[in-house]
Amino acid sequence: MIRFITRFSPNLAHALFLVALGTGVQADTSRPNILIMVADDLGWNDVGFHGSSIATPSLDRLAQQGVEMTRLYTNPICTPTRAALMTGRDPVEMGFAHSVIPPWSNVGIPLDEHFMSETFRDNGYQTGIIGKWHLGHHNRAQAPNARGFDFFYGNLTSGPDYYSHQSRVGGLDWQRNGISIEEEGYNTELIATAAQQFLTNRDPDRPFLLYIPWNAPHTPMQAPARLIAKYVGELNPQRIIFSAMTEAMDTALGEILQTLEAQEIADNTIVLFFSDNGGMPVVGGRNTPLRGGKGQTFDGGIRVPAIIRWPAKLAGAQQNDQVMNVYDLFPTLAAAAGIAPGSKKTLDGVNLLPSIIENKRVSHKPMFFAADTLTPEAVRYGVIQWPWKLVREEHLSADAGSKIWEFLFNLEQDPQEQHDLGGDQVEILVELNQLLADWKDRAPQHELRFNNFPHPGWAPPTDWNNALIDTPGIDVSFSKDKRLSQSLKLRLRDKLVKWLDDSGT
Ligand SMILES: [Ca+2]
Repeated sequence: MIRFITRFSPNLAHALFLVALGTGVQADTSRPNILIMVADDLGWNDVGFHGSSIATPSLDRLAQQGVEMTRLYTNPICTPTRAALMTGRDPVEMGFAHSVIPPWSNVGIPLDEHFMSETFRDNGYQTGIIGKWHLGHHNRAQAPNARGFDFFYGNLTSGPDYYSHQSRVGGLDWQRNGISIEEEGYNTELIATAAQQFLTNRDPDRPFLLYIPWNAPHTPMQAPARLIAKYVGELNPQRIIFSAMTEAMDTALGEILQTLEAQEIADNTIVLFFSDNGGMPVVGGRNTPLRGGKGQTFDGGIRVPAIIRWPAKLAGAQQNDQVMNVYDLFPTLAAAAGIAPGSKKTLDGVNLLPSIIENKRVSHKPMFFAADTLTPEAVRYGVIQWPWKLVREEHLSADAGSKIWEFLFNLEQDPQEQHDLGGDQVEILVELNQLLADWKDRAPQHELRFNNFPHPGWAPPTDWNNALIDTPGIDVSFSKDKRLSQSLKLRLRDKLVKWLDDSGT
């Protein structure tokens, strides 16, 4: 305990001590530790166990030792996936179904949502997040230390520079527990070092929940030179750096798993790995043979590499084709730990642990997907009511008016989404469209839609951590978010395409 608390500020250490006293927590090593690692924009074909050209020996070994979950669905972009993971709920009712939180937005996940970190902390777990947050960077009440994480090391916004730790629009975005830090090093390697320290310095008498949302292999495209040199034979220059970034993440991940071994806790630690959305081909990601990628609702954007390993309870070298959503993970992990989610709101997710352990499929409620980030000319929707899938794209054109594209696929028979059955299965098409309409109605009036550019006069802070405002008790989820009009969106489209080409998002 002493080694553990010396890494916190006195206030946090005191708070932790009070929590321990208040809950009467006794030494408890029977409950599983939980280690969640989430890659950022890693595609289906970017892992060795899917035949990738990228070397990912640590992930391949993890897949061999664990269960590959072949039908885990996420959202097509960062923020909605992370919101669903943390809360066990579809992000639509929070107002976060369509968009990531751009740097110039001051919204965050509403304060009346309950996070998995709070449930685990309240049940005696040590909780830590090491890496990218992307669930609110304006209000301190929406930052990790206020949302159930005892320990936070990393960045609040998305896609910071891997070496300078500046956000992609400028301003330092690197901190430890609310204290800004300037340090040298490559983002992915710093995350691994911090995770190893968390594991070795933890209180061995209590279980832990450690959440590691890697920034890799998200833009900006930066990797150590020695790794870039390994992939120079790739024809696609973007793929060279993307591969090096992914291998760096795999190496770092392997080091963390080694630490579990060294600490002799691997057997009763649940390791969960997946990507937050599909790969982005324009920066080197690959989703083949799946169709589409990040920002789209074809499976390449939402069906991701995923592994769960738990040697104490799960036989290795298995594949599990249970249809599941990222929002199922919170109740599933809570069940594995023998605790109940502390959420007051109804979860969308369900406990799928029996299906994983027994490798037996159960039916899944309809799942919904949306994104307007990356594609201002179109809003993209998806509905899966297994085995049927609706892909609906609402395209906006200043010249030709709006167009709606619809596709209906049978995923069981056509996982690559090549055969549109909408013309033959009209009743199913109508049914899934009705489900989608009902789902859209669950969104709040002022839900977040993507703003491609900041409003005039906006500038990034010089330090994102120090710019957090303290408004305890006040939910600023949507109070000041400014939207661009649709006509302005269209006029800015060409500029956006160029910006995406230059930097990605
Ligand atoms: Ca992402």
